[in-house]
Parts: sequence; structure tokens; C-alpha cells
Amino acid sequence: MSQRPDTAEAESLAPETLEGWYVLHDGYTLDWAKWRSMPGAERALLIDELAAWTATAGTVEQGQSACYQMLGQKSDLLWLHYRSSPAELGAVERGLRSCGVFDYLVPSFSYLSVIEASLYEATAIAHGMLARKGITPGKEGFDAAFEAELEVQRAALNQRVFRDIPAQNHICIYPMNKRRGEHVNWYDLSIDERRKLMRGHGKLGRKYVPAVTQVISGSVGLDDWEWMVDLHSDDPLLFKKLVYEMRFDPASSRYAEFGAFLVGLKLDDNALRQYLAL
Ligand code: 76R
Repeated sequence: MSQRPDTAEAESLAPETLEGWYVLHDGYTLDWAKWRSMPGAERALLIDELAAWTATAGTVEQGQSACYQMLGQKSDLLWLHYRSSPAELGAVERGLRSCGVFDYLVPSFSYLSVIEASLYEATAIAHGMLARKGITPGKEGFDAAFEAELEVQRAALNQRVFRDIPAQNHICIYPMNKRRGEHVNWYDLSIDERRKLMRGHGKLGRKYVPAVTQVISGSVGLDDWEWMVDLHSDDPLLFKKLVYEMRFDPASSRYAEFGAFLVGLKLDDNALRQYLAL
């Protein structure tokens, strides 16, 4: 792999990115003993209150929310929120705290990020479109035509980054970094090298579309890792198959580092009520 020469032009080396919804993953375990020691009628009131709050949070004008039952002991319940600003996420956090059930929830996991599309390909696509029309870099009008073409790409990507929470009923989430190690360092590669790797990555990933929906949110400067990976599917086996196949792809085999994996099931209003009535 060619490493880029020492240069101070870091600004132009970062791919342009397009951002959409801010995302909060908000996970809790339930203190079952304390919860069940409460009389049934009181519990029912708190369940109604929480279900009503979850439903309202899911139908806000700007963004969306969904609730998942997480498998294993790392978390019991996870709320996923898409909102237009951190302030909006703050409001939704306060909303949950105002529910009576909150006194029985023990925080287990939270993650702040923003849905992101990197424009590695958009730039290459724009170059290709213009080249086919004979408009090449250096020619008169190239800069304006290039900007206009990029705008078209951005508009298409906008729908990706301001998307709805996928309807699929299983979720798999994990944070990841691109390696900055002694021997291999993603951030030292040239932008062309990274584009090439991302192209291979995208090609592999698209084999799983639409059975798996991938939502990548960036979290550099927002939380502990560089990205949060959310995969949604009706077939949870595809999480294993996709993540395993990707392990062999150089964008992951050489450069990816992962945090903890969590898998859960989407809860509709009825299922959330049943879960809390256990
Ligand atoms: O349509 C396109 O061309 C989008 C191409 C694409 C990008 C730019 C893409 C496609 N991904 C992109 C960016 Mn992805 N992705 C992961 C993981 O487990 C692992 O090994 C890694 C975790 C999975 C499973 C996955 C799946 N992707 C990214 C980025 C940002 C990198 C950057 O900007 O430098 C990360 C961290 C990342 C990680 N990817 C796809 C998938 C799937 C299934 C696809 C095809 C789906 C689609 O195009 O919508």
C-alpha cells in the first residue's frame, strides 16, 4: 500500500462528508426485582406512561425514535433516536427521565453520533460524468460544472442521511475505528487508496441490500469511537454472514477495529407493554 508522502495538506485529504440526523443510542437494564416489587396497578400506570412517551417520540415532526429489546445481559431496552440537533436529543433524553419507569432503569449504554455519507465516490462519479461530456480538469468551465455535478450527488445522498429508522425487526449495533497503528494507518493512506478500498467495501456490502440496511453515523469528536455501525434486517443470521464476509475485505481486515456488538428486536407498542408486564 502506498503511504502518502509527508504533507501538511491535511485539509484536502479528509473526504468531504455529508451529515444528516443526529443519533442517540440510549440503552438501559431494568432493575427487575425493584420493578416487580411494585403493585400491579401502579406498574400498569407506568407502562402506559412509558408506552405513550415512546409512541410520541416516534412520531415527532423532525426525526424518529424506536425501541428495541436487547438480547443478553449488556442491555434490556434500547431507544434509538434520530433528531435534527443535539438540543433535540437533549429534549428526548429529558422526556424519558420524566417517565416514572426511569427510576427503575439502570443506564447501560449510550452513544452520540450523526448519520454520515462520505463523498469518496461522489467526487469520482462527478469527474467521470464530466469526462464523458469532454469536460476535463483544467478546461474552461470545469470548476462550475464540477460543483453542479457534485450538487446532484449531494441531493441523492441527502435522502440517505435524512432517512427513516429502517422498519426491519432486528438491529445489530457496534462502534468502530479505522486503525491508526504503527504498521498500517488508514489516515496516512492517500485519498485515492482510501477511495479504492471503500469502493471494494461498498461492492461487497451491496450484495446484502435490501436484506440488510446499513446506517453509518460518524462520531469523531462526539463519542469514544469514530463511527457507529447500525445494521437492520429481518434475518439476524445475515448480521453474522455480512460482518464475517467483511472481515476478509481489506477495508476491514487491515483497518477496522471494533467495540462491543449488541443485537436486539424491535418492539412495537404491544410488545413493549408485554415486556414490561413480565
Ligand atoms: O452506496 C454506496 O456506494 C455506499 C458505499 C458505502 C460507504 C461509503 C458503504 C456501503 N459503506 C460506506 C462507508 Mn459501509 N459498513 C461498515 C461496516 O463490520 C465491518 O467490517 C465494518 C462495519 C459494515 C458491516 C458496513 C456495511 N462503512 C462506511 C464507513 C465510513 C468510512 C469512511 O467514510 O471512511 C464505515 C465505518 C463503514 C462500515 N457498507 C456499505 C455496508 C453495507 C451493507 C453497504 C452496502 C449498503 C449500501 O450501500 O447502502
